[in-house]
Amino acid sequence: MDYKRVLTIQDISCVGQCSLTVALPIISACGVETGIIPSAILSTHTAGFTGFTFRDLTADIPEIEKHWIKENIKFDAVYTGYLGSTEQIGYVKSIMDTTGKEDALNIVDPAMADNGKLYPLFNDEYVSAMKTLCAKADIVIPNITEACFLTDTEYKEKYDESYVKSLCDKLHALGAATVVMTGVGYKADKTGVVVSENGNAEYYEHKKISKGCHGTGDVYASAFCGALMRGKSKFDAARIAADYVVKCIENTQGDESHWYGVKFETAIPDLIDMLK
Ligand code: PXL
Repeated sequence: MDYKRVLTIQDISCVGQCSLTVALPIISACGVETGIIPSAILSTHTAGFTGFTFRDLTADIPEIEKHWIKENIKFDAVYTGYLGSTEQIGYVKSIMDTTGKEDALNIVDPAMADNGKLYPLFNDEYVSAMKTLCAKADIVIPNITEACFLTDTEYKEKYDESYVKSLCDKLHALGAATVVMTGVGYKADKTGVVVSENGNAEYYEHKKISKGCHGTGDVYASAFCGALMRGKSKFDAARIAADYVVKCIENTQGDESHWYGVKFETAIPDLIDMLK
């Protein structure tokens, strides 16, 4: 079996089922080796918990990079998520250059916003830096809100295909070769994902269960990376990741105490089946 090695850079939220605590198990479950760089350590994620701790690990990154260069450690893909600081984005761009194999894919989930708003710790400066990271990306995986911030477009709750096409076109103009846009829905009970590249866009529509479950963007991007590294096409990886997220939400629905994330672990056997 083809064996791939991915580097993922995102925070460790010690509790909350997001970022590295979902990326590592999901990509590993796909049969893909997963190296990590924690961008920051938080006691919980920032979406609903209050009083969380936050330790920025920006200063560690150039040291890790130096060591990996010495050891000639290389990856088939570098996949980034929630980052710890604006300054860190510069280091992440350097790591893509120094630790990616010659044909490595740079996959950027600009995890910074949802439902029309930036997450609590981010500002305009971070958005500007994230634009430069997306410019280096082979694949970007934004939701509609993130696409709006990255392209200085007004956020809309209701939109049509031409609005989504213009967001994709602007992201391509920024430098992103492929856009995988999540949470794109044109009907009340439906949502879906658009895969846009080389002047072509394909849409996979699926059922919408509930509005805005925490961490599903990270679950989605991780499953997408895992499936892509297992040799699936971008569209098939986008479809598999969407079906997996739907299953995760279904397995969580009805448990009011589980408001902070999805029970992604319970659907890992389904994800493995989808990869067969
Ligand atoms: O799921 C995205 C995410 C990742 N990491 C942290 C977050 C969030 C969303 O709010 O707060 C720390």
